[in-house]
Amino acid sequence: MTEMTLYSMPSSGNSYKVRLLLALLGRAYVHVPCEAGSVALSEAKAEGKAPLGKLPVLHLGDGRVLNESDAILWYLGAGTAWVPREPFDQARMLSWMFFEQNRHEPVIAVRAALRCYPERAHQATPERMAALLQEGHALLALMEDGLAGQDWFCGASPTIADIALFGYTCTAGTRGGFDMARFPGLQAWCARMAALPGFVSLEHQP
Ligand SMILES: N[C@@H](CCC(=O)N[C@@H](CS)C(=O)NCC(=O)O)C(=O)O
Repeated sequence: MTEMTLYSMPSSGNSYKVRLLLALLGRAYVHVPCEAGSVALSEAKAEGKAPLGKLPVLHLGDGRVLNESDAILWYLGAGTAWVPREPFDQARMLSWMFFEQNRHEPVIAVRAALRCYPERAHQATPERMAALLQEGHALLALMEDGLAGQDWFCGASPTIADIALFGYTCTAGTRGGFDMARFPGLQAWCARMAALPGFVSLEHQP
């Protein structure tokens, strides 16, 4: 049987999304950790393991390769309870996933990166950090509204949109410096995510 190999960055929310879904699905795979700035990352790129130059990348074991965290979530989730069957529900799920990539990640993840990665510290000007803080709180408020009256972003059960959004929201307070106390709905949702059978944290490395 072909074995999947995941090239992922241990500290990255984008990579964490894929590790989390694989754990929740109980799927076996080989993990190749490539931390930012590491020799392993340079080697993976030099060997052509990351065709678009970014991680995560999933090698299916039969020669096929998938880039982009949310596309990988779609592939792994297809045919499972993590992807709804109705086109409208699928589209609603995708709309949250596009929101995550286009709006959430460039603010929530970037502010966390500017605070946590020493090599990015010089980009963390007070003006930029303040603007990201304000913008991030507005985005988190949209998410809080999206959860009103429901446990998960697409209704009664979790989908890969919840995983995509969780990747960086779970550390928005600790790493990003956002005030999560303003968002009790999001905090309760994070707790529901952490209670899912098979859940693993960002820090867990396979
Ligand atoms: N949209 C991509 C973003 C991937 C991405 O930016 N990955 C970063 C880590 S979060 C990376 O590989 N950085 C290494 C580099 O740029 O050398 C996804 O969701 O997979």
